[in-house]
Amino acid sequence: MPFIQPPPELGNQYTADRALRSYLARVLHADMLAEIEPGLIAMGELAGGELYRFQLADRKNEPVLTQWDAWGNRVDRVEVSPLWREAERIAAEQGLVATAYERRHGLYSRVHQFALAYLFTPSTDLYSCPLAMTDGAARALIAAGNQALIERAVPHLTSRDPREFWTSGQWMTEASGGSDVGLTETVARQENGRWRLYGRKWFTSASTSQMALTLARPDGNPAGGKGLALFYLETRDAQGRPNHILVNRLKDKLGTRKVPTAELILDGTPAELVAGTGDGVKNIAPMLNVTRTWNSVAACAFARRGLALARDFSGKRVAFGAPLAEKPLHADTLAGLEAEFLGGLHLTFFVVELMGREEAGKASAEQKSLLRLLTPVAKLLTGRQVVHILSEVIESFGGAGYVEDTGLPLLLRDAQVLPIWEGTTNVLSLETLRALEAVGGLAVLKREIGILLREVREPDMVKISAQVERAVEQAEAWLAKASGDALEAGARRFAMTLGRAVELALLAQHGQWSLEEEKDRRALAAARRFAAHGVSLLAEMDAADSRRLAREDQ
Ligand code: MFK
Repeated sequence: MPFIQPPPELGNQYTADRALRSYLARVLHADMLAEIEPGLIAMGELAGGELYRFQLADRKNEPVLTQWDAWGNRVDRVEVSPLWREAERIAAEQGLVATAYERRHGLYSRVHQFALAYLFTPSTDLYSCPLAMTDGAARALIAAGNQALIERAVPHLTSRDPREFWTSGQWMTEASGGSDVGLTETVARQENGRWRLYGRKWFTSASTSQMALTLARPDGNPAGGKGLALFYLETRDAQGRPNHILVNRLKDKLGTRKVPTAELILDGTPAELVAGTGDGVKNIAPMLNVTRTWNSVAACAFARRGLALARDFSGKRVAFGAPLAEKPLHADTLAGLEAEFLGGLHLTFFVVELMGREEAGKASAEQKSLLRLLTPVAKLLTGRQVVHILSEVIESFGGAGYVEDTGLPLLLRDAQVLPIWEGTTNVLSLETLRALEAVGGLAVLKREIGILLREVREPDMVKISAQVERAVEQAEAWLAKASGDALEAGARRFAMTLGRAVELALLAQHGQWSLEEEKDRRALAAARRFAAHGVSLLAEMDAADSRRLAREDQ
């Protein structure tokens, strides 16, 4: 018999996730945790068992666009893969969106919802994308206070009944501007007393949604973001026909191939204003903040999935006389990745806590400022961390990681979208600078870091606290000095330094708690390893050197 390598396996993805369980034990009251835990265990079982097997079997299925029926009618129907159909049912029934709006657990409802989403996400091939937009649409409609649209759409968006449940699109991107949304070319005209939209949306994820929020420029409005308005539209008319929307084609993408991302023509699509005839970017911002947080959660979830598989494999794969797990260099590599993942997990769920607090009306002004500042920071940092982690995870399997039917390459391809959609790393770095201006500088962050580190007593953690504080001081000094092009050029290093500082402060705080309450030293180990990777990425870079290196003609 030739040698056959046992493949990596997953168990219950909740019970096996000691980091998530330890985090939840710290932030939730014991009775609340006891109440929600059966649901988390059930989701963990599904994610590591039935859904994971379904996902592997569904690997080659992709959405299919049918533009015409047999008799020449334009139908533009998109059929999604079997896994996606099942994911939609589970998502509705398990309240992946509803949990946040039912608010059974007050300010902790977001923690509950995103713990479910974190377990569900890596086994459902980015079905979290329509869920994120659905959640974001509900939030944006509520924030806008448009009662008629709230009554029409929110009950569907937050339903637990799969027959009633709607998903929403977030149609922003146009060929002229994916990041620079102010360049949007879609126009809105009033015809016989109702708004109709004309234009081409270039990258519309989840084209199967029942509704969408989108931006268009009402006739006569000025150029730029302020001249755009936020519109609500339904994708099908009362007879189920496309509502003056043509699907040109589905995108041929590097990853997220289960997501039916389409190019659409809006050809007189009836639409309703959500909140006045201008300030579209500002009015869609509540949606962006929700979808960016889903993005951070997805980044952590993908990283965790890769590491769970790599760890299991490292116990089974024998090379040079021992399982990989016993090889010092392999163990060292996995440990470094785990520490980075844990930093991302704690930062992300810290943002989730703040979001839940704000929605429950329990956030102080400082907490609202922190939420505004850390939402882009968490998104941009976890987006980069997950790609790094999964690239290493793939490599940790050797050649097997490079072979499609192991299901492993998919992880890296899908994760590569996370630093891109919802704002690239650079766009969000600049957004961090604007957010910082909006919240009056770094004072609020410095105070919060002080609070996080207040209880830290372990000698190693005290040293780590000093490292965190030093990095934030360096960031503050850099910010005070930088201006113009230098400020813009350094924005990514600055934003990542802030993010890494908060990640390490949270790791130290959790490590201290876990040592005292759980008698567990593993969270401390994560803080130490993360600290060894370094916090500050700030550096003086020569602008002329950047030009020489980035351009051929300099
Ligand atoms: C698994 C997870 C899945 C996630 C779902 C994926 C679905 C994929 C769908 C998409 O990818 S849709 C496309 C996503 N596109 C983006 O995220 C756009 C990225 N570009 C930016 O974010 C730009 O920075 C931006 C479009 C916002 C720049 O436009 P502007 O017109 O220059 O905006 P500006 O001047 O920064 O902000 C306008 C107003 O909005 C300001 O308020 P004021 O008018 O009162 O000054 C801002 O303060 C406010 N604002 C902007 N961003 C905000 C915000 N307010 C709160 N939170 C924010 N994030």
